[in-house]
Amino acid sequence: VNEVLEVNEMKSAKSGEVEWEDNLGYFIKKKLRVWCRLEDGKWESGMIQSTSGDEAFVLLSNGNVVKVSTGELLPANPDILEGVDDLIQLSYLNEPSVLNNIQYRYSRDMIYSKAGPVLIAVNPFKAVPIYGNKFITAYRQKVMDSPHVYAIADTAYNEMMGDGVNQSIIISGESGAGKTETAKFAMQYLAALGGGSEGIEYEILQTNHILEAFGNAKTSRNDNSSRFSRVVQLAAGERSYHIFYQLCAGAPSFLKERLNLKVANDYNYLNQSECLTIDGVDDAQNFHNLMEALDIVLIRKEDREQTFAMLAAVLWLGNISFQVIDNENHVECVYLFNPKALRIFLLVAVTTAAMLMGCSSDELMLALSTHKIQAGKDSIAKKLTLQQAIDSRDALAKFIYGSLFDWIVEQINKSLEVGKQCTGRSINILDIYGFESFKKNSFEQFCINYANERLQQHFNRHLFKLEQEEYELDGVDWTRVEFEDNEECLNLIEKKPLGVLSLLDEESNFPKATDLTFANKLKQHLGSNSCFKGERGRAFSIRHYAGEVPYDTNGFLEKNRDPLQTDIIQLLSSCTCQVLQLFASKMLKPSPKPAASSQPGALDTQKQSVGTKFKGQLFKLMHQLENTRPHFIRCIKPNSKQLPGIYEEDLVLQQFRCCGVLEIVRISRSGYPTRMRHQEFAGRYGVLLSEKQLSQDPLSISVAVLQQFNVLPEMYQVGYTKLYLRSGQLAALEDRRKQVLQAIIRLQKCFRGYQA
Ligand code: AOV
Ligand code: MG
Repeated sequence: VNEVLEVNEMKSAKSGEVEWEDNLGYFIKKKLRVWCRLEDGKWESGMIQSTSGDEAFVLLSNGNVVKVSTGELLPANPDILEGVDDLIQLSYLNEPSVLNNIQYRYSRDMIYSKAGPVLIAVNPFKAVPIYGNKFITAYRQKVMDSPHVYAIADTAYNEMMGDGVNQSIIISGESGAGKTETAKFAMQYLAALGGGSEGIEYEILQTNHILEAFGNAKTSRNDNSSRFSRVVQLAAGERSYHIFYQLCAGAPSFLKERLNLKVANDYNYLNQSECLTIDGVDDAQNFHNLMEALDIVLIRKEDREQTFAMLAAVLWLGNISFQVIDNENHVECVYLFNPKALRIFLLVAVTTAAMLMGCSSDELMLALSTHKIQAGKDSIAKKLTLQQAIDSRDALAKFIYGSLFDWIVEQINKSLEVGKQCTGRSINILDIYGFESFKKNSFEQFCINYANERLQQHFNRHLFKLEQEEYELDGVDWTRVEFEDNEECLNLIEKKPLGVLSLLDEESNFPKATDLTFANKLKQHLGSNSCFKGERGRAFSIRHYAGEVPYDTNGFLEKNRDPLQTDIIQLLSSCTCQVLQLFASKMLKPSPKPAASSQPGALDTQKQSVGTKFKGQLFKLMHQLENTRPHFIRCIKPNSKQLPGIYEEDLVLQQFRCCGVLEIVRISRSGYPTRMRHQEFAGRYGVLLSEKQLSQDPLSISVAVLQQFNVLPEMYQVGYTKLYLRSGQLAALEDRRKQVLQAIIRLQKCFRGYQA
């Protein structure tokens, strides 16, 4: 037996992968499985038959033999590691192994896995029977401990209660990956802990209906996508916020009459995308559910009425159009100039919008078609061009909707607070838009990716911290690992005065600037940053943590400017509608710092560009998160068809790369990814020792096993409770264990033969 055990041809490899090619001979001899990348880029498992120079002949599982370069081979994990629930248990942490492991689990409806401290959730696109009270109780009582969003929520809750530390559950992933559903399951778990079907927990669950009605819309990637800014423009096949269709379909007749409400198809803001309904979704029924939720959350009747009036006002504003009156493209109060039929239609739009807002039709038209400018002591009304007038109308609609959304959230929070005790402790659940890279990327993708870049920084720092804390707590002799941060990319975006956002603001304030001059400015000033690449014409690229994204500056300046004019704000503050006065007053609030503006009473907030405002909000969010203990969930979209049972390797791999799962894998690789309690380790490998050595405690047995098999000291660490092993070490031990067991069986057979 000892002779068998002394076989130690496997060269020391610090991390299973880096030097694994030196061990190809070992893999051949031992008939160990490898991953082999075929010409189409797909990974197949097989066994190396022979090598010659840089080439290897591999016998695939389907019986074919292929010739590939040895660079296209990676070690596969031993069978005992198939489908492990934490990727950190894999001896070989490489892309095909990680992909295969998650697929193995996914095909068995095990949609949750761990990558170290991070929960990976693969969207099943079907109902999986792993939720509800039975499971909540099982996780609560620790009867179940397989990876689950419930387990994450449970940990967050226990840590909040036990340590009195505020927690956050940070959910990321691309559009349609399942972030919002995951967030709701986390809320469901926490609500159940608090009492279930009544009380504040129930009310909070109900707020989801309200927030989704106002904040979600159908996109091409997700029928229920968490969205922003889409009131005035829709892409083909997409819808505006659910609430508009719900209101049009489900409002009772008295409300329809009061708001002069028509069907969705009659509104320009809704009918432009030729998509008014969603398969399997009943908007009228959902309006009914929304009303119930509003009741449960105790939104006041007056507030509800004002909300619906504002929604109708937005729809009617969208139906106001303009008539060009001269060859400089200027417009005027259009309904005086239009042909009769159109005039009536426009009159309805203008008068209804004005009625709902609480101003006169003339005031509304004047504010939309002119711009007051100060000339000495007098002000003169300058006519707007057609494009300016349309922008101004759309800006008003967006402003009303945006303010309404914030206001509803405020009302919900107020209502939830009433009569409740507040401990001051909290669990924050963050459901965010994920990293995006399309063929064409604009300002929206820039903002989204910037936000993800910030979150990624938060993610990295905390993961390293957690990882290293565990070693330190378990008494492991550990030299701190420095992590690769994304500071350079954040600098590129945020730095003042020479960063993308600052330069964008500068150009946005410069009347003659164009998207091309902006692109040139970026190239001129940012070329020295390694994350920046100037491209042809208006294009540039940023090397984000998740990959390089090409941006087209087309529209950047316009989108960054806030086209809401002073005239419009003044109109709103003079409206009799109370909420509009309130919205306007927020814009007119004096700022603590005097704004550098020539106009007296100038709008301070308006001076802030969209990009700068976004940055401010992001900083506030990060600050809030920094004061909590984070729990990370990465959602993965297994296919782009939104169908169950399909696992598109490329798509999954791209997300693993984008959302940093491989980053964690890399971090783990530099540490000790295999961790086993001494008891467990001693139980499995103690068989390899002589009886004399076995009469010891688990920790000593662990150490004896390691010594017996010459596992190099730099390959492991002995903690108080666990044994920490480098990548690849367990696989080698597992192999030796197999050999020993086989040798024992052979000996037994031999012995029996001898006896016979
Ligand atoms: P998202 O929040 O990540 O996208 P959602 O949470 O809205 O994605 O999920 C999209 C759809 O996937 C849902 O409507 C469900 O049909 C399905 N789904 C997701 N998770 C589950 C689950 N655990 N069980 C069953 N079905 C699920 V976006 O908001 O677009 O970024 O902006
Ligand atoms: Mg969402």
